[in-house]
Amino acid sequence: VGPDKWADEYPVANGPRQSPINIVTREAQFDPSLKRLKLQYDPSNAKGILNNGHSFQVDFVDDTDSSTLTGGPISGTYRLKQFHFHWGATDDRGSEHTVNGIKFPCELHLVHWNTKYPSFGEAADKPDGLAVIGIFLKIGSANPRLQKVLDALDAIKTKGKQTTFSNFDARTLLPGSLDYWTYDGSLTTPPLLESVTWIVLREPISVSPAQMAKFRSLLFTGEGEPACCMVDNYRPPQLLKGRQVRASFK
Ligand code: 1SD
Ligand code: ZN
Repeated sequence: VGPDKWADEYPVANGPRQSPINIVTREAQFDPSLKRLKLQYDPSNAKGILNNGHSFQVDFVDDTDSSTLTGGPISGTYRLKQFHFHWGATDDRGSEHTVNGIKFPCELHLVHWNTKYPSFGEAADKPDGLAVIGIFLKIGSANPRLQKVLDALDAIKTKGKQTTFSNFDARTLLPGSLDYWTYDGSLTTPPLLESVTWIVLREPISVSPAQMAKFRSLLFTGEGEPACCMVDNYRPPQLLKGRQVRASFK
């Protein structure tokens, strides 16, 4: 079932703080009290890579404060749990957030959980439980920082497949500027929990057409099932419902 049917099973799909949203840059308010984002990631925490049937994710060991997000709009310390992507069948769509109605071909999500709770699972349904950094990918030159991730995809082509993925510095995926927009939102996939402080970076990173083709070679389907390419795994923008989007920059 697709996003338009999620509300049947998950009523919160029509809730007050759903994600993603269209960011209207003129409506975002510069907030001078917003702090600089501080990311401290330990490459040795990378653990594995998994085709979860709607995307693929790189998972991190999160039993200590060795890979953390602090500062920005959040208080306290959030630990990196995993990162994953959303993308389109063609370059004219694929991102979850949009900027002034503009869609990007791909969006990276770095998922963190608030260590005031004992685990990711406990944090995932709390209003301040999660912080996700969203980074747009735009078509341009090949991005060498993505290559190690993309080279691992052949080994996890079908749903449920996983393999080890170690020694990866997720910080290398960030753009030069950490300017961001932030708002209170939700997971963009079921159970759509309204627990995410979204931090969407203004500056995209680059990806080449050949690299995008590699994303699209993954399958939604399991081994032995009729193959169905993993594309258009994004939720479209949801209603703002009076929420304020704040900008860390003028
Ligand atoms: O789609 C992801 C989902 O795979 C899972 O990672 C969840 C957090 O556990 O987050 C959503 S999303 O809101 O980061 N797209
Ligand atoms: Zn996501």
